[in-house]
Amino acid sequence: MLKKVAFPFVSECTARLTIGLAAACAVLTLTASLASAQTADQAWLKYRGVSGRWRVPLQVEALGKSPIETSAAAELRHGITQFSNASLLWRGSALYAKTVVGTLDEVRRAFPNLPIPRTLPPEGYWLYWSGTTGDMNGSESSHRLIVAGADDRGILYGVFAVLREIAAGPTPFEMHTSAPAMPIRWVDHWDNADGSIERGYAGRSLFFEGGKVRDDLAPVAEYGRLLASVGINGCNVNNVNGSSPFLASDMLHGIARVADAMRPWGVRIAISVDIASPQKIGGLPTYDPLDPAVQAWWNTKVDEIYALIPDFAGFTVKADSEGQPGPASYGRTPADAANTLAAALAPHHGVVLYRAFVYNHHLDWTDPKADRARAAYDIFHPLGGKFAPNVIVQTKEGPIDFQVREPVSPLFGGLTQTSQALEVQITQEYLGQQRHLVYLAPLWKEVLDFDLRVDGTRSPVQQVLSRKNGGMVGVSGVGRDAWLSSPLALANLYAFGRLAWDPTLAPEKIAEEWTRQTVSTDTAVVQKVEKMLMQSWPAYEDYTGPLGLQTLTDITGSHYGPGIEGSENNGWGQWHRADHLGVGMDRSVATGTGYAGQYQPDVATIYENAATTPDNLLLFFHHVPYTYRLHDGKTVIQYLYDSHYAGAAQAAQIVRDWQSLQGRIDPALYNNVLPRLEYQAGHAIVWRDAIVQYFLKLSGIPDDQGRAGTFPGRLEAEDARLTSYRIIDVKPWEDASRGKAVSCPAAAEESAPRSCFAEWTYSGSAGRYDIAVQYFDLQGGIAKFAMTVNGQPVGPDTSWLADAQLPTARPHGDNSTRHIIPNVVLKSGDTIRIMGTPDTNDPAALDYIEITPAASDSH
Ligand code: GCW
Repeated sequence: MLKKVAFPFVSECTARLTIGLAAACAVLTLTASLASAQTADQAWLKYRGVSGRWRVPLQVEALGKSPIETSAAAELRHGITQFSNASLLWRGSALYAKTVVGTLDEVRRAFPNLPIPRTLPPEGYWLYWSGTTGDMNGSESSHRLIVAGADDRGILYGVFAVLREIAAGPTPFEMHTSAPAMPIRWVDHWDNADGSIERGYAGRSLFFEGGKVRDDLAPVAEYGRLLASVGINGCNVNNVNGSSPFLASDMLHGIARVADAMRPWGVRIAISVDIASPQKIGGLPTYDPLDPAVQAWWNTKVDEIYALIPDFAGFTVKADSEGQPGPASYGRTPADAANTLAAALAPHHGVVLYRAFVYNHHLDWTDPKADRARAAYDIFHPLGGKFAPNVIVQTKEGPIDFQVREPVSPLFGGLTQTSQALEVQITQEYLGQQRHLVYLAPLWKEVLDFDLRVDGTRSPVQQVLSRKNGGMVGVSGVGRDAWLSSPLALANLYAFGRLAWDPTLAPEKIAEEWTRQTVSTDTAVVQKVEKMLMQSWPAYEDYTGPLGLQTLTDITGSHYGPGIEGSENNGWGQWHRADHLGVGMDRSVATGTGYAGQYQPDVATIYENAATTPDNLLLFFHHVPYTYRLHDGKTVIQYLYDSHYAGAAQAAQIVRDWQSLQGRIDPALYNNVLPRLEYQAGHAIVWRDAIVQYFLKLSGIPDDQGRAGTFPGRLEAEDARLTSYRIIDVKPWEDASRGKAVSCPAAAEESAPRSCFAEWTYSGSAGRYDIAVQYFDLQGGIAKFAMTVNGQPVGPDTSWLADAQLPTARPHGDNSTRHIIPNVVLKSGDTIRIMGTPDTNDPAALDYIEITPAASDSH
């Protein structure tokens, strides 16, 4: 939380360096960039491009010697040197001015006369300018910028606040105190010992490879810098699934090296543990948490860990969930299991984060009362008051599983005596897997602001998290591929840390801050990027799962492209119960599963009735006919059509917004992001068409705008004159236009042709057109495509490779991809031909081509 005090810090960057200082700065910069190929400056710690308004004394003095304080001082030196451009000279006697960093006690001893706050909350900081704030040309040597921390971490966070304010400007720096709203601010990794990452879409693990900790941990230290820069103080390094190998002694020695790499950045290490470890790796006949031998085993193991990692943060537990063993095997409760671990950790000040993600995935789909959403509250609410003080119940934001929209979990309002942590996902599992731009701060902010109305009084989720040991945990997905693969996705890691520090921050403000540090400080650019970020989650919701339907993907597969029935008719309970008359889950108390009744009465009353339920959650709580009218009078079915067209249009607009930045931002960044956004716009059309044609067929109700089921300019592959291509049924049918596509027998087959051909005769009016080719880019081969008109290639983009990394090896919505050939001149009677050349397991499958007036003509 930020408390401003009136002490404006007017500044100006006219740094004057002595030769010696300049050389030292250059060395420091070089060392930082040589140390690791994956560096924090590839994310937001770029320290460049500030306008000349900042005056931060270039000499940095650390009053103490602790490792964290030392790295804080080095970071500040590095940052302000970079900002000052190193070639500019610091004017006059301002050379004598200093930036001083230290703990509150150190600062008090060194400067007894300053108005130093008596105390600061843990990890908080105080920024203060001593001396005149005006002209720096005086001979005074007393000018000082003071960065005082409540403790070592506080210094570090204060230093990063100074650097952020300089980088993110443009408002003049202000003196202030600030402290984190909640003590737990962790990232969780779902990294496996073999180096893979569950639900990670940004390369392999930073920590592990081949069953052990990697030799080169330089990227881990850089990651620590990034985390510290946004106030994250904990990192759980391994997957909650299959975690027993991580308690083996060899592995713990490796993890101690990870802890060493992160320690200078104030990030404490935690690990996920398998509750069956005493049996699996300890050789005991049982893992019953109440068995004294089991308890003794945990105590010994925990002592071993602390001997290696004295500041070890604690354990995360996934138990009795999705096949992981748990206390239920012995008739014990989560509190029994959590408290056994907590007792072992308590003497060392460690904590247990026990996940509330406990549910039965063998539910009976035919039972109208069965409801996965109920599970967490049903299991954990009765345990209120039974958890040890160092146990924190960690709950995903909604009752299902990181969907594009869910109601806030009622458990946050139902465990008043226990510390709670909110688990969110930074890695975009159901939200586009780093291929779609989805800025998540607005989603998280809605959760943090949600008023649980505990005992009928105002109680936003952020207040619950600020209680005792509470906090926020972000499932990271960070890997070796540029941290989060997509440059714009890094705004999510940034925003996670900023919100955990200060949940009152506005997502727009965080987007702006991040953009200024990462993309540009040019106001017009900042506004455009902020707009793109802010519109991305609503757009994604519109084209993947509006009205509380959740992400309409194959929930037993990749969790990526459209797969509407994938969530129905199985035991996993992510149902939306669509039939030909209506859609939605009845979760009311009166006629449904009773889930709505798990909320505090003020909230339960709202969700109990369709009429008072917000439209964006209607189908989560109620089953209604397609003709049911929303609050603005529109029918549910019409909303489903409209939102999908609007969402896909918005995805296309985001491409144009980015294109408008060409020449105004770093070309490498521009060129990196553009194809991602173009891909997204194409995939948004796949989503749109799948859901629209599915509900059109199921409901039989036409779109009153006449769009559903009609595709102007579209020529289906199955209607083309085909040479060697075979017509196939795509599964699920809605993932291909009219359910069908064509596929070329794979080249691996002896008798397979080298290429297949699909040919259409154009019959429209003459003009310039963009031709979109919709094809399936499968794993397991790099097929080739080429287009000709009357036997001639029509521009540089007319042949391309299907070399994207997309999920799954069969043609469907996960890998349906669009290639656009712009500005093709066509007249009636022209022959358009696509040649597909399969490769290994990629049969160059093709869905359709779509001919639309050239976009460049509309500008
Ligand atoms: O979202 C689901 C994921 C699983 C994950 C699980 C969980 C780690 O699909 O991959 O397992 O949630 O949160 O435990």
